[in-house]
Amino acid sequence: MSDYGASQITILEGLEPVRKRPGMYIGGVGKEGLHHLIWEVLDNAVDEAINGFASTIQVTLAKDGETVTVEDNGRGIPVERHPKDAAGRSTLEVIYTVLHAGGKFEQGAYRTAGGLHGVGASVVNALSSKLVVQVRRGGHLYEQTFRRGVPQGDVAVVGEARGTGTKVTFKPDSRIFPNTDFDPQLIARRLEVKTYLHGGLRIVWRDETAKDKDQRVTEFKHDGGIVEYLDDLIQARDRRAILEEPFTVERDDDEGRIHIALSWTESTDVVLHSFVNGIPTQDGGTHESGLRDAINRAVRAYLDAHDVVPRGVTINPDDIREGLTGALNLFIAEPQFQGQTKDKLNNPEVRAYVAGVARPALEQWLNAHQTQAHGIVTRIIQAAKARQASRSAAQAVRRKTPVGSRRLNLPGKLADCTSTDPAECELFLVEGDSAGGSAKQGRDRQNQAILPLRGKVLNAEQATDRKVLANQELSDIVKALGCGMGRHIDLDALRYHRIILLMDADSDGHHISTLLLTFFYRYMKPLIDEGHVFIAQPPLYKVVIGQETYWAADDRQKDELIANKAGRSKVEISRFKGLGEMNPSTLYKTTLDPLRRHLLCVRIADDDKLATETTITELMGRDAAARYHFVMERADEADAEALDI
Ligand code: 0R9
Repeated sequence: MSDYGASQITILEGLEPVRKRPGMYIGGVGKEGLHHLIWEVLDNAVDEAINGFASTIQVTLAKDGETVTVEDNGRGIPVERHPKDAAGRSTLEVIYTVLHAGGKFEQGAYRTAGGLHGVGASVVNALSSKLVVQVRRGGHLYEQTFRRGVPQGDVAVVGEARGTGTKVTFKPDSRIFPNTDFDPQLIARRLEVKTYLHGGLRIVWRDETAKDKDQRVTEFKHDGGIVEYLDDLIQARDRRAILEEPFTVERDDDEGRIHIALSWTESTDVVLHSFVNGIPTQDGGTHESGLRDAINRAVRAYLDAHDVVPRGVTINPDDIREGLTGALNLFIAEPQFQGQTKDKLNNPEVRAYVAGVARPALEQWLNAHQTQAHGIVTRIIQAAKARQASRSAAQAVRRKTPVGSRRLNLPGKLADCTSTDPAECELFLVEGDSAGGSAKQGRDRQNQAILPLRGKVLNAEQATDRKVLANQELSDIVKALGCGMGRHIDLDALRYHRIILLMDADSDGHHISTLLLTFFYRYMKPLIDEGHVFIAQPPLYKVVIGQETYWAADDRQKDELIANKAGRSKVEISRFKGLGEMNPSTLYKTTLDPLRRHLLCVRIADDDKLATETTITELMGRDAAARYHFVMERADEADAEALDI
């Protein structure tokens, strides 16, 4: 028997509950749940790697787009008879057919990459129409096949083998998942993040669905781990670090494993990417709070000890954090996540643990790196002075504005709504005066406000902060929203809980939407994070069939309407050239009316943080070569008919 000791495995129950309530095990049967299957198998392979037995993992998406293979070069799952199983099954079969059978459950010396504590193999098996495990061990190639979790025979030798390893191929069950197509980009991103979180791990990604042969195989390996992640994050945002080398600290003890990398940049935004057991914690949590405490206290201790703050300048925690960019990678035994999307860490003890690791290390590092510390101190004093100056300016403006008249500071061209309850108020940002006019007439005045955008919206990615503030259109938006921007943003003061971009469905409209989203992303990101930003979908076609009038958002809808409704009736189709052409009542009926309209909520997916940074920088940044590269790489993805040239 293997040194793992198959007797450690706890056998609890069969797989039926998983098929009955898949959501309980993988979060749902939508896109996230579907991809969860891969993350589970992948984590089992990563576990073998971080325990020092495997060096390479290969992940392949087959040409059909729904069959995935994960292979590692570890010891191979034990295929011998399971010592505690009365039925005499192999350890492999027990692992794949018994719920809650997993070595990691016992919390022994075995390290885990995350996921379902190693119970994932049986869950993936239960939810796959077919799953094949191949094991190379002791010179033999073993194989066992399952259908919907049921073994199709015992594990058997099917050939000879060199080396050792495990290979799992599975196809998700279409009776469970409404859509069984995997998203290659999402997989690639998750794989790359894994190689940052486990420095030295090599993952080979094969996407057999890629049209271009050259793009089928990608290799991910980041020996620098989280420190390299930090460098790439700073670069992806096109920022300049003020430190030559980032501050890093690493600890591995009974309480957990933690690795932190921090730097400060010349930019004013604070960016912290954190991960718990390999899972991105988009909404932060106790580990991030612990890190913030540590940074604040360590820097403050340094400032006090060296008496470097000029008289008249007071430093607050925001000044210390301005420009901070960091990555935090934590592994703990029993993470508890909270929040709607379960991406906030909630373990109270973790705050003190992280602070206890980070604070003394940062204080020591500052004292040992005087030049770097001087750079940070200068940066912090600069931030404090700028804050104090902007507060004096704001006070001067406020003195001119009568108390309680927040509406007086609103842009002149805003047609505001009458309600003062932000939760029910909507602000439509509308392209052009004529569409703005229709929207003003057609809207529900009670809770719908209209701000027409006339001039050019500035590309916030390429402009300095001062230029952004000076841009009439952007400054009007900020004034109308009432919640400030940048690090002074205060969502409690937000005047509308839905901010809706209403643009023509043509290339100009898309361009303005992109510019506005870039601005929100860079300067008012909490609006996106909290789900306040939406895109309206005005119709492109009016289709009159007999006596009835219908609206279609695109060609597909138009064709469907005609196919389903027309019969022998006469069909008249007109295409809107722009929103301005639509009369106010049509605009209300099709696009503004909450009961009939379709809004798209702008969201950044969990795994997309670094990718979103890169996309915005490449697409909107100053580097024309990067933009060209971005467009050319994705040229194939564009639907020729959707291009409006
Ligand atoms: C392709 C995905 N890889 C895996 O699922 C995978 C699981 C696994 C593993 C072991 C080695 N490689 C693996 N790959 C392993 C082997 C031994 C001890 N512990 C773990 C050994 O040879 O002694 N296993 C993970 C759980 C189990 N094996 C077990 F419970 F079946 F033992």
